[in-house]
Amino acid sequence: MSAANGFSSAVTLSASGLPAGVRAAFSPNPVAPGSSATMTVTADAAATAGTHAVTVTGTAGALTRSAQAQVVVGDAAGFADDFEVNRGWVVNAAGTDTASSGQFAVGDPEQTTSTYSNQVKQLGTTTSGVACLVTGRAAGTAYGANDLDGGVTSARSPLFRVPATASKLTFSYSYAHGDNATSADYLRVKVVDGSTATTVFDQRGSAVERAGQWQQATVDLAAFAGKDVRLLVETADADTASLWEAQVDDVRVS
Ligand SMILES: [Ca+2]
Ligand SMILES: [Ca+2]
Repeated sequence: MSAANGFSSAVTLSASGLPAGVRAAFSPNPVAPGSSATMTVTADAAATAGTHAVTVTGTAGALTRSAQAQVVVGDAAGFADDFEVNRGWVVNAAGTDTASSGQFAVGDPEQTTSTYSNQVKQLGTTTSGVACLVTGRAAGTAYGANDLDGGVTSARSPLFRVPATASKLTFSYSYAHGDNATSADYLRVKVVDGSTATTVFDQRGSAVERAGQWQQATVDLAAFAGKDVRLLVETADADTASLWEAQVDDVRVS
């Protein structure tokens, strides 16, 4: 009589710790001692995303052996971020940002209102939850106290794979400025593929009072199909100093 892991008779396999909407099947089951079996994991669309610790147990009579495994539930390609927590965005990843204050941060934006134009500049609202990417989260002591100053601030997303077919980037954005702004001021989004950064969204300032307002952007990502890329969000108070605020929420690539 042979023995594998102490088993000498057919072993019945089972998995525990699977999240809701995920099933595991073993083939063959039971499996002969010393033979291999394949575990196939199937997830519903509603399965809970994330990394789950799963215990695989083999039982034969009174003998039980267990092993740990990880099951990762998530899109094989695509990206979605509501900015309710920082999911890996890095501010000033290249180390070349020039902003002296009002750098990008992920957090709950506090509303600012211009006492000059009576316009809301930094929106206290978001398009999901309570947080977004924002230049200088806190309102500060005056509406111009915590806006972007001195140059460029940037935030770089985690690496993700663009789906192979029909992919689009969507996101919510707001930018606001004073009538001291110029076309040197901007809010941009770039797709970074290796060492190549391609600007796919570009909004410029002008010499008028502009209020903050959530708007929706849609960008075709067909040129990046199947590639592993990052997004780089850049905004600048360039040239002469001006009042400038920018916010981004609900970034999705699908
Ligand atoms: Ca949000
Ligand atoms: Ca601000």
